[in-house]
Amino acid sequence: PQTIYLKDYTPPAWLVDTVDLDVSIEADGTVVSATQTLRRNPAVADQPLVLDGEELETLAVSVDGREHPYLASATSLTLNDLPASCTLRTVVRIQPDNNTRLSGMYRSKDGYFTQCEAQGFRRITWFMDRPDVMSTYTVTLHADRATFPVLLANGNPVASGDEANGRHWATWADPFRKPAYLFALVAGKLDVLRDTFRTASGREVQLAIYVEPGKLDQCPHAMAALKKSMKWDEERFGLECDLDHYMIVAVGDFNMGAMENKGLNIFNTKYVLARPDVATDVDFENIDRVVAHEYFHNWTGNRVTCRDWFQLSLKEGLTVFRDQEFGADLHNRQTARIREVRGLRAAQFPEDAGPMAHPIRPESFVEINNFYTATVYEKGAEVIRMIQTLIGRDAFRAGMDEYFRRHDGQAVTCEDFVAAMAAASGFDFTQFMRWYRQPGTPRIAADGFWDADSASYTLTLSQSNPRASDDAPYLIPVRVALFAADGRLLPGSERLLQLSASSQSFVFENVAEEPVPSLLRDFSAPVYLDFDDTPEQLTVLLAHESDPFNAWEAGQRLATRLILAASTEIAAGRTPVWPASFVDAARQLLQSHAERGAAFVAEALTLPGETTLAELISVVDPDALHAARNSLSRHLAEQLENEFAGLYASLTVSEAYTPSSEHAGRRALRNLCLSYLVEFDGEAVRELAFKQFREADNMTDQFAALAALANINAADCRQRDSALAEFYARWQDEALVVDKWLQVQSTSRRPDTLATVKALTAHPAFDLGNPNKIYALIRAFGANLVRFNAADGSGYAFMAEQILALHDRNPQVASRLARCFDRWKKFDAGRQAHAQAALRRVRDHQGLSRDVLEVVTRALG
Ligand code: B3K
Ligand code: ZN
Repeated sequence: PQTIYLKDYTPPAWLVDTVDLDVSIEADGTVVSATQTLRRNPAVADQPLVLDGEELETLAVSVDGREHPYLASATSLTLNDLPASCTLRTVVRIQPDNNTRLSGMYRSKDGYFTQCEAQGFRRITWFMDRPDVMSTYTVTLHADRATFPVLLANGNPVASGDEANGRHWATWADPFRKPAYLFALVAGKLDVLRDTFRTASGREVQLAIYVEPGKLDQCPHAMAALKKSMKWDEERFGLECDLDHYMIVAVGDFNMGAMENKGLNIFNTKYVLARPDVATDVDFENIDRVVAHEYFHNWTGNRVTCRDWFQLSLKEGLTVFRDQEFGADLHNRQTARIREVRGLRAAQFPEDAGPMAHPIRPESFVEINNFYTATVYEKGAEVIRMIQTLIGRDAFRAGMDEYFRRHDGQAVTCEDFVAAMAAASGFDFTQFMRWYRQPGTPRIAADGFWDADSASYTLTLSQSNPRASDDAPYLIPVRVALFAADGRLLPGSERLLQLSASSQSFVFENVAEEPVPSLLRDFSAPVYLDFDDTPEQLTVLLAHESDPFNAWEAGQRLATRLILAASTEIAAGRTPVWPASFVDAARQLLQSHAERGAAFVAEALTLPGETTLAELISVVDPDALHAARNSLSRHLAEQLENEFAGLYASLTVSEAYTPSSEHAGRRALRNLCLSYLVEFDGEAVRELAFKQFREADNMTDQFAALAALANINAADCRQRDSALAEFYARWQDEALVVDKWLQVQSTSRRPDTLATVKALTAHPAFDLGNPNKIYALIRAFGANLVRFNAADGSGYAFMAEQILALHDRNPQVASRLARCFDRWKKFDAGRQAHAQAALRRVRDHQGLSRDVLEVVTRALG
């Protein structure tokens, strides 16, 4: 397959001013007539018109009303000898009922839906399917009225009516120029929740959420989230909704989370539907974030879009940063930041160290869909956050204003964004651009020296990034503060350092005692920090650091060292010993939940995950690592049994369920206590968990109890079996809850998990046509470090089979499964041999999809 390079970018030879689509949904397929008004791009030398297409049956082609010769291949349509401006009409038939890739137009249970980003529009009609071709669209849909009563497209409803044979039609016009990837249409039988929003300037926007019939009672949270996002974007960034109609449509079959099509967002049901008995606190918060994310794209992505797909982080990194900030303002800023970093370390750091590592702006790709990654999204958001950290919040806002002033209505590059920030702030970002160009997670090594005579403290920071193509230094914002041994913040010691050299020293004056340095506060840069802080210093920070992120981080560093050391002990056949100081620190945290917040304490007592820990080891023994982490959990459970039991009893939320951060925090801590208590696995705790499972009036508590039971290792556990059976029996008609049921089994630490997962692939609840089911059962299993990486290679062989079963049917989802192999080289020779064999089996498969081929080739390379 062909590799596409950023350096080869050239502007389009033709521009498309208007697109008129007539889409007729019929029994033997959907007929799409497209009329485009074209003109040569004056900035580019004359070239023939080359349009993209995929799986199109071409019925007619005409130019200015007359037949015109054309050259058609499977993926392109070429027209020569065109006048400088002309009207092109093409008629094609497509088969959305057979479209299993869920890219382009496809059938799902309640109707027809589309997904065009990145290159799905070419599966609907012949078009220059690239984001720098922006046009205004008018769309007319025709379909059977009884089966598809709802007909939607981007923009405003213009007219509608009935036609022969029980059919009807509707025309929509989108007044804003947009790239084809933001096109959408929906035809289906759907219920709708309506509302309105009055913008700051007084315009009324009609809001609508369309869902599967019968699900209206699961929409109000998403609607509230939409209105909060609209208000927040006005207040924080002065950005008003430009539309008269803003619609969200939820569909159960969707490759990813949601899509920001102009005025007609299409969402995975997972990020719309919620009711206290079916959705957890985390689900509610995710819905807030995703609804906001897609809404925020209306400015960052739609009004200003990407010149080419290499610039994806221009819209995604920025929009993730915006949804993070929204989430932090709406819920709990401290724990929001902690969770962002936890996610970054669990997914992005491994990606950046593995075969798919790429800069936030990649320089080449085979299949663009493989680059909707944690790097482009989450590391991209960290890069935007660093810009704000370096220039300050006000200058950042001024930079955003400048960006829209310069580029509204344009398709631009990451440089354009940074240039607007530079213009507004006067800051020189030349060196900073390295963050856009290099893959890999930089490391900062820190060394501190306190000089009693001069009462000064010298902090020396050195940076490196072995994955980068050269060793030029990054510009890295490093927030620091110094603390006294008794936990006092040393006055005047809070600083934002700009590390710009390979090694640099920073001097703090008037430091009368040996300080405890707190580095990278609020995680001011996405880097690894190597610093030999002592357990005593970390304990001081855990108890006293006023930056909640670094207080949490101190606890994580303590736990990390203990678990990694224990893992070595266990691998050598010895029993780990745990210091009393760690237990004491944990006890203090539990006792301080009222002052520090239950949500924070729950985060602080959640041990670092196995995937994150594995990145810190050169040859991973997953069994030893797993045993070490469990052993520390178990030790805490034993030592703090009274505390856990006491808090479990006292933290109940007696008020009616709301997903507020205060209540969610209490539930999180209480359920964490339960998960520690279950480490004992006696009849009493089994009963305790089972009672919670049965009596819970909300999914958060019910699911937490189920997860605790599902993790019990004993071969026979009556309560576990009953809970799993009852849960399925009760929720089998709620697809999203069934996903939870699958996932709680595929992520279980039980030794028989692979056998369970295999059996579940044959369960009626599982469906290879539904991405959510695959993610819940198969991909989640791939993230189960100890079970996926079983020494006998059984996990790898299973995954290879699943990839091959899926690659043709849905390459995008299959390719995501292939990413489970990213870290195969971190394990011992025996495991590597099994993984390599599995990867080769996939790679050598005849007719393997391009998406999967790119991932496995890089993995094997
Ligand atoms: N922009 C879409 C992602 C499209 C993925 C295409 N493979 C969702 C989002 O980031 O908002
Ligand atoms: Zn996005």
